[in-house]
Amino acid sequence: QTLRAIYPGTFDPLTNGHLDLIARASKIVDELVVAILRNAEKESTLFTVAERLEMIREAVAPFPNVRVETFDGLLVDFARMQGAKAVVRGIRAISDYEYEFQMAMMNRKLDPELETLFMMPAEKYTYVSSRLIKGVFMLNGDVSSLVPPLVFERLKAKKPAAG
Ligand code: COD
Repeated sequence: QTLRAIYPGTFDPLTNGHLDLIARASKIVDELVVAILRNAEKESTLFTVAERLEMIREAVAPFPNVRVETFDGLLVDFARMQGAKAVVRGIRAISDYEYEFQMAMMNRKLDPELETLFMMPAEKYTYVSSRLIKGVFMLNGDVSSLVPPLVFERLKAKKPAAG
């Protein structure tokens, strides 16, 4: 039986932490579906859904069992539609735990059959978040080693011209 899992998120933008998790998860599941939330609960995103879809598709091209989709509505409904038995989420630090725990329990309430699997990234990415990447980059900090090269190029294109 095929084990298909969903890795859902906002991915605004995809970081090396996300990619590290995708690489790890793709080794244990048969098929991994990276799912970008379309109606972002997070107010406004820097990248459009189309831009994120394109960037992530390019970044996961080396992984033959990973595909990228977008979704709307409840994650449990999308997972059921995809025939996925599990959701993969990343835990970086204790601070991630409360939010992730609540989401996992709510998703279990909504669909008792769907399991949430937690994975930890490489230590060097434990402090990396999309929010910090955007903040530091916009203030001219060097984030080139924390995001895939293609994301770094897209970030540069987003920056308002100086002066
Ligand atoms: N290392 C490892 N993991 C990381 C790193 C890193 N450096 N950075 C982020 N992660 C993990 C996050 O912990 C998360 O697990 C995942 O990667 C994605 O991160 P984000 O920030 O892009 O994703 P979120 O938290 O914005 O995603 C939220 C969802 C889209 C999953 C959620 O809002 C959702 O399911 N919405 C649909 C509506 C729904 O079903 N609601 C009820 C949920 S209970």
